[in-house]
Amino acid sequence: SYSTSAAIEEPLTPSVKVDYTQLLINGKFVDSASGKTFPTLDPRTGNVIAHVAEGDSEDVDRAVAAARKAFDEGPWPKMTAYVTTLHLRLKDQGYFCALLICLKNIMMKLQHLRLGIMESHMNRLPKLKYQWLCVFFRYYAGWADKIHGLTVPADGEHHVQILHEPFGVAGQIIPWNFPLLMFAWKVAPALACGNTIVLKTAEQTPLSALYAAKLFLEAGLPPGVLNIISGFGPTAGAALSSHMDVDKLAFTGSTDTGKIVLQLAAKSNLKPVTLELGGKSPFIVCEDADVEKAAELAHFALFFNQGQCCCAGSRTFVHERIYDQFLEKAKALAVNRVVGDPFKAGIQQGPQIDTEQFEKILRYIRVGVDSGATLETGGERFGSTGYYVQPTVFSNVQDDMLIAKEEIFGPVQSILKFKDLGDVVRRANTTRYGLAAGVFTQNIDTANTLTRALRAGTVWVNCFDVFDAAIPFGGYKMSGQGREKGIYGLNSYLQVKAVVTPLKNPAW
Ligand code: TXE
Repeated sequence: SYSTSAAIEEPLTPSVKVDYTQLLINGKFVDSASGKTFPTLDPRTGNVIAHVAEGDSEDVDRAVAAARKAFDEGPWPKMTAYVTTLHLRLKDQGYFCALLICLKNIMMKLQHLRLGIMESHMNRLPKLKYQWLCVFFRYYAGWADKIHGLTVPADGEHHVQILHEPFGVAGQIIPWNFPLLMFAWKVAPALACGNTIVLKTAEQTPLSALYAAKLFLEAGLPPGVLNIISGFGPTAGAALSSHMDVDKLAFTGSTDTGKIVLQLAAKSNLKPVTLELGGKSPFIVCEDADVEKAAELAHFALFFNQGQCCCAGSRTFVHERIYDQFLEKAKALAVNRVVGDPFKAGIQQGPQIDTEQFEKILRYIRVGVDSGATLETGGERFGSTGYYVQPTVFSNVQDDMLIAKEEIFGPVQSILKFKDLGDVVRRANTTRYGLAAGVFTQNIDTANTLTRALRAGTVWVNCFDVFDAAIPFGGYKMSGQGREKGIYGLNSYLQVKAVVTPLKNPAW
């Protein structure tokens, strides 16, 4: 039976005032050109939190024009990144300092940013999320005055400089699973390099980016540098992806939509695109593992954020010798997971984001049962209100079952048995995805063998979901293109220009 200690029938409604629901274009909150709005819903109940301006191509045009002007005419990319004192006004200091000031303001104000918690319905870790956001801006603010080019000793009597310059207008499209974090991952490196931005939020979670962007304006970010469009993918998202005046595109979302976005970019102006897409990450528990700890980590790797993580450890491979013992622990952890209103203390799992995701997960659970996997626990809706799903564990999962191949994006753990390392490497890599992998072992040789053999952008050994602003993140195969975070994330927002000058004046 499930712990129902935290009733979900009467959600705690924190005193949230929704301040900003319009589009942010050229430093001002404005209605959409069509005047249309769409509702944003509370996933605990399905009730409307607010009606938000619905941006479409005309609004994207306006936002891109503002970003273009802010880039071409300045002041943003023309500001120096060098800063002598934090007490000067922004216009004297450049974007390095702007980011620092923003960071300070965000730190102060985010304590009151309840919207972030509400949208992310993230339950017991809201404070951590704020820190993640701040850490990103601090990290990239630190880079802003350290971006510089090279000189190259080329053949001949020439002085060759390689300049690193901002791209121009960056279009950014983010998903709903970590609204504020995705905002930070996209906005911080783009601004630090001197780009201007048009960011489209996910239709499920439009509010927190508007609030955070307002803090940037208060901190002195010039108008037009950061524009926020709320709206839907096939309209506003497609308009941004295919815009002729957007110089670079960054997208996080599903692999299917990533393909569409890449095509739109190619068919319009061939803007370079970075993609951070879906995954089906293996979590490998080796023969020598401490079973209790391995089960706890595997549980966290899958159930964190209601399973709504692109890098979720959604294929738990367990060595046959410890399989039964592991299964018992994994099942107990799921049974005891506390589900309920994320605003209440002690809750470990909140609702899924919306009715589509909720139904998709329940559909996959039915498919799992029909295909012959053993449903150990869960499998149903939790409660009768909102989008809650019982923590679910399948054992006896086979590689060719849909639940082992496709991204469920929910609290559904699939446990598979393996015999030896060769077997598990081959099976772990037999996927179109390659975002992340987890390895649990006490044997250094096993760890080394697996980390080299696994085809994934991140391999966590005896840990999982360890994120740091300095650690690059991105996918092999159909999990994406390019990297975010760290210096790799910075590079994707920089153009490279070679400047060649004769050492002596040529004889004209
Ligand atoms: O994703 P979409 P959805 C996976 C996860 C989930 C599935 C579907 O498996 O169940 O995707 O979720 C915008 N042109 N991930 O439908 O469609 C959209 O408005 C331009 C993994 O939410 O990819 C939103 O802002 N943009 C993922 C963003 O794309 C378009 C996180 C993501 O939506 C568009 C989220 C279009 N034609 C879901 N269509 C991860 N990698 O973490 C949609 N969008």
